[in-house]
Amino acid sequence: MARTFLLLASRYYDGTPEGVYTEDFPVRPPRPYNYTNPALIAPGPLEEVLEPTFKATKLKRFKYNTSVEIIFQSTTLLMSDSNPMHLHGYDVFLLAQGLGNFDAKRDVRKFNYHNPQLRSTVLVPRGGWAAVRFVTDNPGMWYLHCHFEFHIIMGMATAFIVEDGPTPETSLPPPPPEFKKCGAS
Ligand SMILES: [Cu+2]
Repeated sequence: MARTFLLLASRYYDGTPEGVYTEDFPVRPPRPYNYTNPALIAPGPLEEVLEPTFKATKLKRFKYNTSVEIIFQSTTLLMSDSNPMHLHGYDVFLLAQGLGNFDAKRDVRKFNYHNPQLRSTVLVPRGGWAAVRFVTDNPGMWYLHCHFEFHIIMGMATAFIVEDGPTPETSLPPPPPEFKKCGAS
């Protein structure tokens, strides 16, 4: 994510996202590949094809009270580390973690629906995946990011927009009058 979070929140509240962010964060990887291929660890032709990317600030919008499932998939590109992923505004249920590529047919059976841990931060294992769920019952704009600062700079971050619910209690109050505006002194 190329923009600062304050700028995003400010533009969201003002309803002027144009030129700052879009809401088309993909729901599936736009370029599927064998994410945990050991051959990607070393620089080489295979890795060179996948490494180039582009700068964008793509967010994801949800209606209030939506059940959301996220599969965090690690990659061996750039000799990836384990990634502690953290979503502001929510705790998430950790349904399962595993090594290799997530395979829905095989791995959904491992999901713990009985007594999953409620977590603030989820460690996505190096070369593996983690599956989480949460319900969008807290309206606003919420930062989703890796907790390694350098990874945020690399782009391992986005934000979720959660729309207001049907009542004042489930709606976001307007920003306070002293709320700093980007560009204002
Ligand atoms: Cu990370």
